[in-house]
Amino acid sequence: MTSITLIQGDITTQSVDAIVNAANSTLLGGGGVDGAIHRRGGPAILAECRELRAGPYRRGLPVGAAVATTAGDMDARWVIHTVGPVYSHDEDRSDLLASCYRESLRVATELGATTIAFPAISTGVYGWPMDDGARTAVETVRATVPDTSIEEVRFVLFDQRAYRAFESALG
Ligand code: AR6
Repeated sequence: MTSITLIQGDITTQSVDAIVNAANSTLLGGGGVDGAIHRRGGPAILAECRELRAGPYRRGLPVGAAVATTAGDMDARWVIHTVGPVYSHDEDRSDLLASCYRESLRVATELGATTIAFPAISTGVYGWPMDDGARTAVETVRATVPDTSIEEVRFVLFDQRAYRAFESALG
């Protein structure tokens, strides 16, 4: 049985095999969680991201996809970069948000990771409503983990509002 745990805090200080980054398609950094991960992990992460851009991801990482790099100076072994959808009032993009969680777990399993930490993807700069983002995250992870190598999924929520939304989604 995989355990799903919640903590309020900073994802960059987690001791897990893989930390998931809510990145953008350029893979070259940004604000929010992405900025924090690159700051804390140091230049090795950006160097690998640049190689990915020069090679297999010349056109950028598609929304809903995931790819791994080193975690640089952080405790984790890998950072799994995924690109959440920008929230839209006109179009339901939930499948793309779910895909971020599914693909990250798939990449983690390929790496042989057993512990993984997720932020609340798309709920910051990308504007996804927190309660809905939390439900999609929890439902998708619950449905996907039985097919993975993962023993612990840790949602790391930055503030109390996010923590409560995930608590309620977990039921
Ligand atoms: N640890 C855990 N959660 C965090 C941290 C942290 N250190 N910092 C912020 N959060 P966001 P997005 C929470 O904006 O919405 C970037 O510029 C934050 O409170 O980081 O997917 C990228 O480069 C929020 O709940 O990601 C992209 O351009 C959640 O993490 C764009 O933002 C996600 O917020 C991606 O936007």
